[in-house]
Amino acid sequence: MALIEVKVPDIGDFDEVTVIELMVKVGDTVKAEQSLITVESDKASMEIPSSMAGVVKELKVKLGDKVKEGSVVLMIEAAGAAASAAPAAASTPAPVQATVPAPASVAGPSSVASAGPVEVRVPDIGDFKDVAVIEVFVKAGDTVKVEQSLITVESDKASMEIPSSAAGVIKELKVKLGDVVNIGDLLAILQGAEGAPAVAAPAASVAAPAVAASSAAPIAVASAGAVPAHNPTAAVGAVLPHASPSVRKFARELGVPLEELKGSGPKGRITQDDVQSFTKAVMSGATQTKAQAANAPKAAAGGGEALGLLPWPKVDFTKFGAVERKDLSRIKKISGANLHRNWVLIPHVTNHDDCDITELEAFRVQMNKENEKSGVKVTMLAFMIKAAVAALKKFPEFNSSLDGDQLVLKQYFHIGFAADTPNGLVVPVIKDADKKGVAQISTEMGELAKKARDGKLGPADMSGACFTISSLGGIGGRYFTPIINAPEVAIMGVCKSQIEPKWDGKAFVPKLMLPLSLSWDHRVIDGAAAARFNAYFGQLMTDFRRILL
Ligand code: CAO
Repeated sequence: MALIEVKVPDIGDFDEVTVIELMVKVGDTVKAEQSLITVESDKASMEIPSSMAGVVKELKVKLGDKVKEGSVVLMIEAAGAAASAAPAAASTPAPVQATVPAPASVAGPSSVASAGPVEVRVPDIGDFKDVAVIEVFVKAGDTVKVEQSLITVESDKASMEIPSSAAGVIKELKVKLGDVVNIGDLLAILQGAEGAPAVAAPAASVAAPAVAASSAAPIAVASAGAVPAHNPTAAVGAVLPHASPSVRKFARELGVPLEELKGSGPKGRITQDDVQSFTKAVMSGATQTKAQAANAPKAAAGGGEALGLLPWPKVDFTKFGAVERKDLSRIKKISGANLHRNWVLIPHVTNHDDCDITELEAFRVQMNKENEKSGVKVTMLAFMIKAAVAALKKFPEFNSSLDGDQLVLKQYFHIGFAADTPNGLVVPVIKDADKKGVAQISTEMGELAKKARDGKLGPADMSGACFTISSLGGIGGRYFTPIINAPEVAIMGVCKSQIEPKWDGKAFVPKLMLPLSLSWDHRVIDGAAAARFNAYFGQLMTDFRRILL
């Protein structure tokens, strides 16, 4: 069957535009009018549709290529069409996107200076009808230049910026985000700036006729070629998301805030893949939208609405007795929001175990006696940090973080430890614990714990942990279920060691048993691995010489 060329149709004033997206690949079956590529100028983007249905046999363009009217986009094998009929269609691509709108003031700014109000209207934007306002670059009170972009409108296939037909100060803005506009609609009323060129009549703003013949096809083209270069970000003071109309639509359908994404495409353009990865990251809990982050404290404070649950019960406690109200400390507010997020988003499982630390405790006590004069007190927690490093080395998935569909495996060993302070819980971090001895770790822990109690820990002291140990050993308890400190994937909880009778094969002997509670993220770790991790950790604590193996 003969192959047919699909070419870039008449795209009006577009001269050379860059291919920024390939929406099909060889082997794909496409329908007539299906978008094949997206092209972009500095002012607009548009999707180029196929002039016929068929199977893509060869792509003639690649990302970054410059194309213009007549450039061959791809070779297609027409679907079901008689081979003899097809070539004719090929050489004259369907004029599906032929209309080029006139930019607001293509007619050239009138040189008449006007101090009176000037109406700025939507110019002839070709086949665009009922297009949505998706960006508003200006606000009342702004001074705008001729040709400065005021808004962006978007159809399902293209987006374009609508420039001002006059210079002046915006007295009234007549559109807002989400409005639907058509040719001739009033956008703004300007007070003509002194000496600035202004266009007096609305008619002037639509003076330039559409250049190319419009087709019956519903897809329009933006005004790129005709609009002088202008930096829209200067008008709004913020970087606008850079994405094709179909990606914008896709993001809107998923509720993805494009302005929070980093584009991986050329010039930072946001691609469909970026939107998908962001969605996955949000769903997996690896990231949050700004709205979610703003809701987190509300949720932490019991706002069940944020999770689609019943609102938190509001009770007038004074009905039952005297009460006193106290503000939560800053640390409690922050840690509460974090703990809540981690508890809700991470599928936690906790394995409990015990290990025999009889000999290690005897050794520790002996060391501390010997070092009484030097003042360095070796703590059990410092031994646990060394054991954790060894276990992380043996089970690397415990030293990882989830990032969307990927696991980030760390090759460094920074261990956090929960510290109780009068203002709440904080987690200072011992950096590079693999390179430090037990005595040095004990000293650093002492310093960090003091800084924590004095409220002097800085962000650097509390960041970068791979794994956390939460020890309640000095206080009491048997077991508990520690909450994983995201984005870590596991946490070791430790309670108070106790002498217990253990059968040695001949008799019960007293052993000092340390209770361990390992919480782990079931998306990353399996129960068997967690049991092995605990067992290995316990073996090291029982016979610390194993750490040298
Ligand atoms: N079993 C029995 N006794 C233990 C023990 C254990 N597992 N761990 C420590 N101890 C004893 C020590 O021997 C020491 O006793 P002496 O004063 O008689 O020597 C005492 O408890 C204090 O221990 P330490 O000085 O070694 O301190 P530590 O390393 O246990 O703890 C720190 C330091 C900062 C972790 C601790 O002060 C702390 O804040 N713990 C609370 C952490 C927490 O709140 N976790 C819960 C998080 S989830 O909400």
